[in-house]
Amino acid sequence: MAPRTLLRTCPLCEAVCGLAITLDDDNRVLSVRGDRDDPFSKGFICPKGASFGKLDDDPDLVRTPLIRGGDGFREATWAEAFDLIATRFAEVTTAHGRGSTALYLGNPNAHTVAGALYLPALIRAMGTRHLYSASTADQMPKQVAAGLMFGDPLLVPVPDLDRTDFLLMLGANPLESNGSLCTAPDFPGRLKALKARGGRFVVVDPRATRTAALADEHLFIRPGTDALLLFAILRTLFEEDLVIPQIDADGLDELRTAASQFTIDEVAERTGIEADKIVELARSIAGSPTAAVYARIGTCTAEFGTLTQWLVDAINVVTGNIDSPGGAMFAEAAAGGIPRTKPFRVGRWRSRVRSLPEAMGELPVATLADEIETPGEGQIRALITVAGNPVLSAPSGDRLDPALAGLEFMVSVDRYVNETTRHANVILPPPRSVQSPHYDFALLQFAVRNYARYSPPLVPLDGRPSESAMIATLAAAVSGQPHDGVGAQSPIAVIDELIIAGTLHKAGMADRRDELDGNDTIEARIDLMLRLGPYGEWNGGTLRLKTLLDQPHGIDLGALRPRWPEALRTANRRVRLAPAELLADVARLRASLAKAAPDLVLIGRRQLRSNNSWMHNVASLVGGSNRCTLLVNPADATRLNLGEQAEIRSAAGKLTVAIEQSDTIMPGVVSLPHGWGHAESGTQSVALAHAGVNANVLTDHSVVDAISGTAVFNGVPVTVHPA
Ligand SMILES: Nc1nc2c(c(=O)[nH]1)N[C@H]1C(S)=C(S)[C@@H](COP(=O)(O)OP(=O)(O)OC[C@H]3O[C@@H](n4cnc5c(=O)[nH]c(N)nc54)[C@H](O)[C@@H]3O)O[C@H]1N2
Ligand SMILES: Nc1nc2c(c(=O)[nH]1)N[C@H]1C(S)=C(S)[C@@H](COP(=O)(O)OP(=O)(O)OC[C@H]3O[C@@H](n4cnc5c(=O)[nH]c(N)nc54)[C@H](O)[C@@H]3O)O[C@H]1N2
Ligand code: SF4
Ligand SMILES: [Mo]
Repeated sequence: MAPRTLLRTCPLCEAVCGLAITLDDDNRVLSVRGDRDDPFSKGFICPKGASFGKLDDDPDLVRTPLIRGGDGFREATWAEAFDLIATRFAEVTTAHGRGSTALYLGNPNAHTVAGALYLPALIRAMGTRHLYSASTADQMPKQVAAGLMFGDPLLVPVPDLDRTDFLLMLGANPLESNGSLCTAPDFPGRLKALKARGGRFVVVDPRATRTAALADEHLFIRPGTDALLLFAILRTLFEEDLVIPQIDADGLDELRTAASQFTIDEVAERTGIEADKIVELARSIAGSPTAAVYARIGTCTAEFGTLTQWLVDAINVVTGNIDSPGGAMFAEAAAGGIPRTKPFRVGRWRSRVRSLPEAMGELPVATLADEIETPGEGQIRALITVAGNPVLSAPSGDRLDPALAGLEFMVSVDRYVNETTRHANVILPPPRSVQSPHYDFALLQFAVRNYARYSPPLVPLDGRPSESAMIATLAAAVSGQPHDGVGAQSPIAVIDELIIAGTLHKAGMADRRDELDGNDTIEARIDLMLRLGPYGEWNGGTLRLKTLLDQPHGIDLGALRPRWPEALRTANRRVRLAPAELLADVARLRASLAKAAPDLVLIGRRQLRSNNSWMHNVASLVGGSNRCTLLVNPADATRLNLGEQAEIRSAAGKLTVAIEQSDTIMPGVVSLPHGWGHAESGTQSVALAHAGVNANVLTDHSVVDAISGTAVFNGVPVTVHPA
């Protein structure tokens, strides 16, 4: 058989690029290029996508279940692994109740069918409030703000990149990250096109990033002060009568009153952005034919993260730039958008040790170590991690390391033995990506065009369970259900048939199960979701699984369309511009102005050839610009007498770091990337040779965004001394 080229969506970041993957007779990946016929990504590919084959072929990947014994791991069969999990979970829950078990879900779950379709079953099976994920180290402020303003935390608007005339971007660097909560393959190309058609874009960032270099204008901002800037913009909009007259929203007066507490001069002083500039930004947003404000991770994982995300969309709303072309809009995905029936609330329960708020059913990862360490009813004794590495990704991550070591039992579903999974009693490895089906249930909810693409598994499973089957079996094992059936009796088929029957029943189509296509029950579920979705054959449209199987490059479903008021989920279908939960935090922001600004603060950064903690084991992706260094402005380096190495300290910890001087970073700010600090007892040989340090030794679990409980990674006060 000659090499063959097959198509699949890239699962490595939020840009969902189409890949054309060439495989040899043994199903090894020979080469990867961008799929030129994908109507959304049009052949775009980045260095990570191009390294898809190297990641797939990494000799350090875990390929069979591992069980930890005396001095390391031994290979085990799947039956042995699941039996052990069932037995040990039964022991822990019998002795201490279900509330002593916990689940941590990492970032790659947003990129897998297994994460989207089977984690809900695992969460239910665990029956615990100890649910943690990377969301509270990431976008939770955005979801909470959207939930409170629009009634649904999934109604997160994206900038209409391809049509906007003016884009204000805060705390995002899509030229390295390829975009986040804004699914836009070839984000760089879309920004260039914006400029080419006469539009403008302005970047607000404490670092002159590659994105800032492409922008028409870059404004340095002191970390953690974005909410102040946005309030000053709002104040200007109100004072200069730039707010549109007709707004279908409640709370305009309360919003005006809140903004009036922040004077432009005070804000200029604290943010470092001149008063004239602030006024000009407000006028540009209001005066452009269309405009969109977009803010991402640098403004989410910050002390006032949720306030900031609120104000971003408040500006979009009051200037008439929401839910309309060229403004901030809402995608309408072909599958996976389940409209809420109950209005959104935050803080429905609180964490045991620190009384931090629940958000979207989750507790803040910033308190995971507390909940493991602190004795009493509800103390975590058994933990499952799926696709996560909290030792490197959670604040005060170094505290989690000994905490995980002290658990009674731990299971990790992961590709590698790493800083987190080395503590597991059982590691369950997912199959290769080319063996998994792919559909972007989550990311297409945040796309800048409506689009759908399904990729079936390219290569058969060769005896390993799919990641979906693995999670379904895990759900059965931890809840004392049979976990070893085959065919229609297997846990995954049982879950799928239940969900299919329930969904059909609700739709009044109980007798139509036989009409669903699909090689297995996973595909049948996807077919059902597509058929009942907004473009679906059973909902007045034409879309079904077969449509996507026939068009493996994906299909374009058009530019974003206005969706209000139908899509709004507030009780009265109007926007809430000033939810009480958000107004309640304004006093804390106000009070921050009275405190002295720290002399030096730490922020993070992302690197193009990396992905959080897990792509440092491919030689072509590490080294060069992808190194773990502390960026320091030369003026600070001189002032602080810094040489090649320095000691950096925060309230949480200290590290010795390599210094890289650069005038791209604002004076008074230093930047360290996260995801480094690879540990000896992991098995990633290449990553170990480029170990770096764990930035989350410095970030402080005790400081969180008050409303959402999200970790604070940006604006951490630090001191730096010569080492
Ligand atoms: N200081 C600081 N800390 C941060 C951030 C920051 O900016 N600064 N960013 C935060 C953000 S935005 C995020 S999203 C989190 C990420 O936090 P985590 O999700 O906890 O960390 P990752 O490094 O993404 O770990 C992903 C894990 O999934 C495994 N994996 C990869 N592919 C698969 C798969 O297909 N299936 C399974 N089962 N496992 C897989 C990898 O081996 C790795 O162990 O980190 C956060 N931490
Ligand atoms: N290559 C690569 N791509 C990735 C990832 C990766 O690790 N590597 N991670 C993926 C993940 S999980 C996510 S969530 C996305 C994130 O995607 P982005 O949000 O684009 O993340 P970053 O590239 O970290 O950009 C954040 C920017 O915020 C700036 N910043 C820091 N503090 C502040 C502040 O207080 N105010 C303002 N205005 N700016 C601030 C930083 O200098 C930085 O330039 O990227 C995803 N894509
Ligand atoms: S930009 Fe993201 S989705 Fe596209 S090839 Fe790179 S890693 Fe894959
Ligand atoms: Mo993230």
